[in-house]
Amino acid sequence: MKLYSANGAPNPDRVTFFLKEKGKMDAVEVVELSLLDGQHRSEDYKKVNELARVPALELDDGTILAESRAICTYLEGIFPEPNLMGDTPLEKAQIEMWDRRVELMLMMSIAGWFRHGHPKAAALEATQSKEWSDLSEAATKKACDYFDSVLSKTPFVAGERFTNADITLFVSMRFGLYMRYKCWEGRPALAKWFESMQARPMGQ
Ligand SMILES: N[C@@H](CCC(=O)N[C@@H](CS)C(=O)NCC(=O)O)C(=O)O
Repeated sequence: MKLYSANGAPNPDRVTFFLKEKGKMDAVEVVELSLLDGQHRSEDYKKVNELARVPALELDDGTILAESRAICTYLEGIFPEPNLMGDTPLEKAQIEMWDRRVELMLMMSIAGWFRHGHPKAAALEATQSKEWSDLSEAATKKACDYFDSVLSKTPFVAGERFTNADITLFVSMRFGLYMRYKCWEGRPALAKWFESMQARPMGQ
C-alpha cells in the first residue's frame, strides 16, 4: 500500500500515528508531498485524489481511499490489534463521538487559525481572513478548556482506554504549535495527558 502524506500536516499525521500505534508503519510505502511547494496540486496527484488533499491511501489493487478517518477505519479492519476504534456497537459509537468532537471543535478551529493567520499558509488559502483567524483562535482556546475538563474526569478522551480519539487530540495539540500555542499550558489535566501521550509510539 502507498500512503500519500505530508510530514507534519495534521490529517496525514492522524493516519501515520494510527499505524505507529498498531506497529504497522512497515505496511505502507510513504510518498511524501510538500504542501508548501504545491506538490499535492500536481496533475499526477490529482489522479490519486481529485480534491488535492492528503492523506490518501492507495491499495495494492489500485483502489484509493481518502479522508483520514475513513483510512483509519480500513486499517482498523485489516489490522484489528490493538483495537483503537471500539469493540461493541456502543463503544464504536462512543469513540467516533469523541473523535468527531475533537476534530470539529479543536482541530478545525486550529486549522482556521493557522490557515488564515500564519504567513506560510498563504500558500494554501487564496485569501486569508484576519477575522476568521481571530474567531478560530478564540474557538481553539474554548475547545482546549473543554477537553481539559473532559480529561479531568477520565484518563483518556473516550473513557478508560487509549483510542483513536486520543490520536486526534494529540495531533491537534501538536498542530497548535504552528501558532506557537501550547494548549496544555495552564490546563493541568491536558498537560498530564499530553505528557503521557508523548511517551507512546505516536510520540516517537
Ligand atoms: N477531511 C480530510 C482533510 C484533508 C486535508 O485538508 N488535508 C490537508 C493537510 S492536513 C491538505 O491536504 N491541505 C492541502 C491544501 O489545503 O491545499 C481528511 O480528514 O483527510
